[in-house]
Amino acid sequence: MKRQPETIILSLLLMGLASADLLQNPDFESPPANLKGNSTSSFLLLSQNNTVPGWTFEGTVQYVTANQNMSLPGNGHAIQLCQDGKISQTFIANGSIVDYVLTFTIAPGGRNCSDNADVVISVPDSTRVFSLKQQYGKETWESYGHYLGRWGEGEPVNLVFQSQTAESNYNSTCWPVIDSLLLKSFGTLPDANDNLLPNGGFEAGPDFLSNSTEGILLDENPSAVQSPIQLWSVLGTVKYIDSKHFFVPQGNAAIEIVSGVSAGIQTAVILKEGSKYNLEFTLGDANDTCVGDFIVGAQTGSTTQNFSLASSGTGSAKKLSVTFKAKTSATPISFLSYTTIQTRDGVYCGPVVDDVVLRASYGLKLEMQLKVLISLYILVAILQFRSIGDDIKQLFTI
Ligand SMILES: [Ca+2]
Repeated sequence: MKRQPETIILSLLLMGLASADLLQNPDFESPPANLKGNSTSSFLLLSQNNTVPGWTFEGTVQYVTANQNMSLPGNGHAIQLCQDGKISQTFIANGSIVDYVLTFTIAPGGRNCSDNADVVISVPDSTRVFSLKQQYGKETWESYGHYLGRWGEGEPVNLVFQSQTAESNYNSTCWPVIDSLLLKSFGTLPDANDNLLPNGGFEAGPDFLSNSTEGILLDENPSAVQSPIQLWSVLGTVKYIDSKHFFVPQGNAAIEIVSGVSAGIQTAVILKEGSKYNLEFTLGDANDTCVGDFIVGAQTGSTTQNFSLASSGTGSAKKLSVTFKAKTSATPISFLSYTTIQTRDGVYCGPVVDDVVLRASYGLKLEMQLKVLISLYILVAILQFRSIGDDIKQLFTI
């Protein structure tokens, strides 16, 4: 279907809009009616007469108030999904067809658990399970980015969170706490000047929590199209980092590859077979005390070239580039880490990749310019030949 100009303009306007107002009570700060201001208990069991505004629930669900035993990223209120616990809310998609990406936070619902139950997030046509990893940050809670789906104007989307555990002994299970939901919608990505890679600076991704120093974890995601980081697939686990709390080489966001060997990001572009291209990118460290020798493989098609950076963990960056010839038209471009590193605090960390720019190489530009010059020369020669021909004709006519 051909897009109307106004649709394109609208899409561009919609690109990366925060859609916080689509969800009611997304941070659970509006409490149930029966919450007493001076309540000493940090857990309040929800009932049919005592629900959280904006949300419906099933099973055992508790309203949580943060205290010294329960740390949360927001203003201190959240929801715990206990046995068979489920909460849901239907939002209405607004605007032309747009992609929706969710940021959310999971916290362990207790201490000394033999098992942290998982969180299952469902929307129409998609379900995904999230587990606490507890190795990629200093806090006990973790924020995640998740691609929800693509819906058109007026479509109702039922967003469901529920707990899940394989454990049969519920006494040793810690039920997950969820908090700080942010919904972001994306329209069409604008063309990035002469960069052949859209979103090469990773600016189009999940929304950041303004008060979180932890970044956002992105789990393995084989699809580049249905991805929280637009047009990049994720291998292993990476951390989406913001310039407010980390060192980011360009713009507001970058990718830190945190889960070690073979983790990274990948995209694919259609290139001219046999032509030369230049891939530029920035390799750095996030200023998160990640000390070590980073090795990153930059894959262009079937070729991989390794690059290294000695990181002192204080925020450094260097621009690198690789020139390659496209052997096939569909060309994968990826950045994979070859090292597994932890900070002194035991937090897994790694290299930062940002500002990826792919251009036709100078050689190709020169080749194209040369072709244009040759064509012009031939044209001039033809014109001159015709002109001589005319002169000869005129000579014989006389
Ligand atoms: Ca960036």
